[in-house]
Amino acid sequence: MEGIVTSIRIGNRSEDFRYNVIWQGKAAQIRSTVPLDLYDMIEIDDNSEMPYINAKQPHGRASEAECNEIISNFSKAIEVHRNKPHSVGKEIDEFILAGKDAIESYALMLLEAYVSGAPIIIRFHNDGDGSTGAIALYRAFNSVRGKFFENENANVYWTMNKSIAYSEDSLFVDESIFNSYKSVRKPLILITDFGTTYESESAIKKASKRYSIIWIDHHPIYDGFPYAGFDFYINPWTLGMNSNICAGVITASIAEKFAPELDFTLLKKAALDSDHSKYYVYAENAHALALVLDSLTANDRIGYQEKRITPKYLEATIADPESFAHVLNSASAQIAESLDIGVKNAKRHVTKSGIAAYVLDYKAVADRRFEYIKQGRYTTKLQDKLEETNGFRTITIVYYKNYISVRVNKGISNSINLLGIIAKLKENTAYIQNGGGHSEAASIKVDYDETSSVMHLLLDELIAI
Ligand SMILES: [Mn+2]
Repeated sequence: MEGIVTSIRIGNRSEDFRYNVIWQGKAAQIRSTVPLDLYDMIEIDDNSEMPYINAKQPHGRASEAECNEIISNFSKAIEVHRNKPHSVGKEIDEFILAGKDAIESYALMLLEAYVSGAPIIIRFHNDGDGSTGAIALYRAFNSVRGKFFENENANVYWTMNKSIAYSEDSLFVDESIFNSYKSVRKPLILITDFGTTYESESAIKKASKRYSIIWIDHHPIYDGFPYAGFDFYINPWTLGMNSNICAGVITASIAEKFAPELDFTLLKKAALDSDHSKYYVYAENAHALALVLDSLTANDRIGYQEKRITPKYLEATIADPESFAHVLNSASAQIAESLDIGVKNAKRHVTKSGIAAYVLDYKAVADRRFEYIKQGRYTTKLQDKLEETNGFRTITIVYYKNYISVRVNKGISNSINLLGIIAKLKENTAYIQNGGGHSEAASIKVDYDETSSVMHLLLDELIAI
């Protein structure tokens, strides 16, 4: 069979080079003893062992049109456009319908980049929602590989993103990977569950000129965010919906477009659970999965081995009943114990209009050095816990070192104007380094010695409401 070289991973020595070769309905990553170039046509011996080692000179070059046709035959083979999504509720279905064109074109872009061996970098947020999307893509790629590849596809890179920005540093790292490739399709960056922040703007603009981008987010869009100029951006807010449509659900919906034989229902439910979506209907298995993924992604390295967190690792852990149970039990115990400390130690204040405002010095929890429990996520869980006894008229403030985390119930967030209060504090004191979030969850970074004084100023503002 005749194959076309569609990507080259450049190595230090010629024998380290890897060529992605495609022919009718098949792809492989091979080595070659003679140097090859993109679009070169080489003979693939059907009986050869993979990774096939080529020793013959190419016998011609394919045209771009011929190459494109072979690539698009892959997508035809798996009917990207036809399959219906596995439903996790009416509202989600409505979103998938509204975003249908984008979802299908992203699925096609991903599939074509994958089979043609273009380098792909997947950056996922470090929580349950972000990681469900990454796992869905990981499974979908594996399924495509099983159908079309004679051997591995080593051109997908996974990065768990601990910040909420796609920064210049992120672009620098991604670029250094892309620089060791030549490919007929552009290198592709996929971002899921983060990035809608001012700090991402310059890197995204630069990246979009050089690479393909698929950017999936569901965080609120701030004034002046230039999303209209990004045709690679999908966010329910731009379609008249909101954050209750989670990024993991959108990402899984893209993945199932090119791997229709896979069922991501449980992953989607776990994404909704993890992000407190109002479209989530409680299910024990989804809740357990969300908790386990949230716990596994809380730290960016694995134990003493200091390994990076990848979907492969997450998948292996959730697939093994013993590991799954271990993580689940440990996370549940840490939550129970830390919430117990919080409920006992939080000081209750009542605002002018009768809202309960709880304040916790996080030191009591931090001193226990829980592996999973971190201040931001903890504040959300404590707010949920306090709402159980107080109802929706509840605010939670947790402060420690130079951070203050605040949570406000959805039902009262409009009357609080949390971001307005933070902006006012910023104006009135010199101690706030930065602060932000949205009307129900925000954090403030303060000069180290002034945390308690800023916390009191914040409390005064809230008590006056
Ligand atoms: Mn999310």
